[in-house]
Amino acid sequence: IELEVALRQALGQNQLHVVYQPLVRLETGMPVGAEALVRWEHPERGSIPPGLFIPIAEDSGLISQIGGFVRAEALRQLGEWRAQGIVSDSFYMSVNVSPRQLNEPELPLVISGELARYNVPPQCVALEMTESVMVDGSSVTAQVLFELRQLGAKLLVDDFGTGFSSLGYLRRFPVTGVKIDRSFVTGLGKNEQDDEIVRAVVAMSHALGLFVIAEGVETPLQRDALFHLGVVNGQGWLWGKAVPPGEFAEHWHLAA
Ligand code: G
Ligand code: G
Ligand code: NA
Ligand code: MN
Repeated sequence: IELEVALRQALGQNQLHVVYQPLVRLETGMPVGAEALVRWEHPERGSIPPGLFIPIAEDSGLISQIGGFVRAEALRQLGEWRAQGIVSDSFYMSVNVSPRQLNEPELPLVISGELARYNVPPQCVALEMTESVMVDGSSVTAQVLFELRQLGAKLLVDDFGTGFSSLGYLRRFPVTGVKIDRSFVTGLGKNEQDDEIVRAVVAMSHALGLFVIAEGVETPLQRDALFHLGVVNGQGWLWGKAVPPGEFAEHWHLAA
């Protein structure tokens, strides 16, 4: 509860920041987009890891405001980069959305307002959600997902493969792609089972017309294994960790 109070203050006191991790084409290492990730810099305690405060934000309901802040800031930043010619026209911003946010009927309208304000086309925003959203989601959530898809936003399943074994949601919901969880990427090229799991995910995704991106790529061996398995896009420390916007623009300027 102490952290919850501090988190509430953090929002009003500009202690939350957004950092950006490149999403790249495996073949070239060139960015196709970025994932926006929140950071909390507390004036006394220093940096507090998201793994610690995101669950508290989820439980307390603060995640709506935090998630909203991150999304608005990331879309504003994308608009700026596009206007400055720092990124290509197809470069997309990937933002995490929590189950609670997807249960708010006004979300699609809020996002379409932000897209208009920052002059960002809908296909340049991707919303990352966990499998649980579609397994446990309410009818409001289903409606919100359909409206977001209708708007033209990408909808990605984050940490794909870690949640639930039921895959029926992939045809019931208007998902556009999956992010293969990093736990399946770790052993690629060394562990036969990981190769087979990724092979199956790719086959199924392509059969369903879904886009695939692999998370947590740390080594050239993993990258090459993914490439040979037919994965086109990746994210991970091999290319870069999440960095502040200035550093991102400097490093990836016109690289897209
Ligand atoms: O890379 P990182 O340490 O930032 O992320 C830790 C966890 O916090 C991940 O599960 C990530 O999805 C989550 N996370 C980071 N930023 C956000 C955000 O803006 N909203 C939500 N809901 N989760 C986030
Ligand atoms: O849950 P989500 O996929 O949104 O979380 C993103 C998390 O993954 C962040 O904590 C980010 O720092 C972390 N991450 C990004 N790239 C790598 C990587 O190459 N290796 C590992 N171990 N973690 C990564
Ligand atoms: Na994510
Ligand atoms: Mn993930």
